[in-house]
Amino acid sequence: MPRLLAIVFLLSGWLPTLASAHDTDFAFGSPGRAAEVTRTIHVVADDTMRLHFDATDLREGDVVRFEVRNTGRLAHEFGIADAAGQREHAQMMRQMPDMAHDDPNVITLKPGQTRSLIWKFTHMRQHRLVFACNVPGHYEAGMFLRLTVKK
Ligand SMILES: [Cu+2]
Repeated sequence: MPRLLAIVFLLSGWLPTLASAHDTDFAFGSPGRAAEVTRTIHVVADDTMRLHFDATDLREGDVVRFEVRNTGRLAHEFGIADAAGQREHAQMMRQMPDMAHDDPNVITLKPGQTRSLIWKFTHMRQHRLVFACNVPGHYEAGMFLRLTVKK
């Protein structure tokens, strides 16, 4: 019983820490709300394993609605992170490929689906971003785009 209590104690202490680190502490901006959007960028994800952006001139201060359309027959992802964040997410996807993740910086798109992700490029500590699909094998096939946000 004491061991069980210790585990419960550990979990209750840990989970909020992990959750808050995930939700708010991004070096590359933060999730935004519809009312804050300053511009829209359209992205097409397809089975050629590319993310096609209709604009790539990001500036600090932009609040962007990324409207992402999956025109392929495979599921794809659209995630915003820095290089370290994408590596971390890729590793998680490999370990738990069927997990439905709800990270605020990643959306998953079924074939034919269009979804939006709003991101605030504010309070940035990291301006070098990587947009990527981390469905296993897709990043490796070139499904990413590196962009630097202008200060
Ligand atoms: Cu993909």
